[in-house]
Amino acid sequence: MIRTILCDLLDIKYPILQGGMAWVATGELAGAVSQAGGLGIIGAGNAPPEIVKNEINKVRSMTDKPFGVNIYYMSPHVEELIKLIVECKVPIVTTGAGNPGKHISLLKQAGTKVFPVVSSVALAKRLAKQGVDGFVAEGMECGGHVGEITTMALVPQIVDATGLPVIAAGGIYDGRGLVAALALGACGVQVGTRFICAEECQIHNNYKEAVLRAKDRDTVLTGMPGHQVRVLKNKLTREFEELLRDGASLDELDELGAGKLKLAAIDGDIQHGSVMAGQIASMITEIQPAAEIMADIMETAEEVLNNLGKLSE
Ligand code: TUI
Repeated sequence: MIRTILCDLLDIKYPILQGGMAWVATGELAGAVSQAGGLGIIGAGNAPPEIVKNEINKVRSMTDKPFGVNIYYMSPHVEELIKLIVECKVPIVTTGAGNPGKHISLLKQAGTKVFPVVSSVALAKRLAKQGVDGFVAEGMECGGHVGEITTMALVPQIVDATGLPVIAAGGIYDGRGLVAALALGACGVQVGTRFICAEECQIHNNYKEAVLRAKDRDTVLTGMPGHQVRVLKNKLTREFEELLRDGASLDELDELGAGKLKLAAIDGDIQHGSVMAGQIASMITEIQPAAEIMADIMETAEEVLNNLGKLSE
């Protein structure tokens, strides 16, 4: 059985975090992942604190195991969410799309472990000095808002630059990805896209089916320069490309992107909505319970490790 320092640090059985995906990672999914031995994470996205509080209560009604909340730093509710997390004593926080620096000491005082999601070395170095517990190093293979560096290149750079625990994210589907991440110096993985197709994930079925149908080249980077988002190609991405080619203003482009994740995730409009998914989408072939997904990752990882062991005399 593979155990890493992350298992002790977060008090979890498997070194697997479920990505805190906005609109996708609700309490039902996070609770199922945590109950099965990984770390479930609620994606707060742009939701107000009342909604997030409900999701926290849901997780706590399903399990007494640790879980996390992901704070999306472009949300208008960040300050209130930090208060909520402190009040509810949420064990772990991951942060994305911004710099959580000014909240670190408050969270740490409340006993919350802080794992910022980073896609560059510069931000990781700055945050390491401010006392974070570790990082989620997110490569550009991920779905959603991504940086410019691949997981393969980013993870060892964050490991070497900070010396803190690093969780690899981006392009991880099964045990091959987990073992590869460990080889790069990570102590665990964050899996997002595969958990979209978990039975417990409450997203619209059209979204899950779009992920199941996806082939290797079906994702594309779209969105504002400097704020690129990986999604499945559809009418929305083609319209966006046309606008960009025709020299549309930033306001027009912004307008096209607004509210589109909800349109796909909740309303099931996978042509006009933003179907965020990572590059491993094509490897997903079935809807499975979250527990089965984690068991598969762990079993295939053992096999890979075993086979790799035979390479050395
Ligand atoms: O946050 C993500 N991925 C996301 S958030 C999201 S919600 C959304 N909805 C509609 C349109 C766009 C997004 C979907 N996917 N990943 C974590 C992540 N954070 N990746 C990269 C970063 C990041 C970027 C810049 C973290 C910090 C940062 O710092 C800026 C600074 O202040 O230095």
